[in-house]
Amino acid sequence: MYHNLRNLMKKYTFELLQNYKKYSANEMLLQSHIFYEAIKTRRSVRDFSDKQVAEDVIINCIKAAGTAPSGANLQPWHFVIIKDSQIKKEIRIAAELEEKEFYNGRAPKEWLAALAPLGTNEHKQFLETAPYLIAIFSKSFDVLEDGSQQKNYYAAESTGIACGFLINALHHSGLASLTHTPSPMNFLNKILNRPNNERPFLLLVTGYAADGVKVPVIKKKSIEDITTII
Ligand code: IYR
Repeated sequence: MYHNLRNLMKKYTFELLQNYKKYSANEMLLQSHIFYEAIKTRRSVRDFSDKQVAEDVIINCIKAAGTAPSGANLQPWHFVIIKDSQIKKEIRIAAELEEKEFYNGRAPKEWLAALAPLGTNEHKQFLETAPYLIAIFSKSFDVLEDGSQQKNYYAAESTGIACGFLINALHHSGLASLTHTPSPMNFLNKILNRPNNERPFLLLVTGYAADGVKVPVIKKKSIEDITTII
């Protein structure tokens, strides 16, 4: 049964592609290099300053995330900006409860072994210190105004791409971030009062990195390791 019958009737008008920058070969090479140099300085941090950040910066970054491609342009995501300290505290308490179980028995041994070099644990001070938490939800279907359900396509992939845009935008703006995924994180629906067609996808912590913060000395895989050219 078609829930989205209305889409069968709809056809977009098409217009000429605008603002497409057609670089010369040299300029293209330079631009790709500049972008790589900029993005490779991004690091996840687990210690944030409580220094305030203008809300408009976060809004702009979410606007950037909202330009991401998505299956059939259905944009199956929702972003909740959390700045209220009481709600941040509630989230910390709920997340630490899950994390405690995770680190003390729920996680398979191999998983804990993979995490061991990072030295992470169930204590998540950053959930209260950072000026913003951004909870990203993914919607496998939308509920239309008439109450009918419209299926979304590639919801997880689309939301993941939008999160990539968001992390990139935050970094470009000079903000540090941490992709945090307490598991399970259904508590976010409850605390943030989100409907059940929205699945918590990621909890992004953002703000200034704490002064003197240390990050692990890690290596990214080489281009040869991650690429095949045929
Ligand atoms: N969610 C836990 C464990 C954790 C899992 C992965 I995969 C990481 O890259 C880091 C941590 C935590 O946040 O501590």
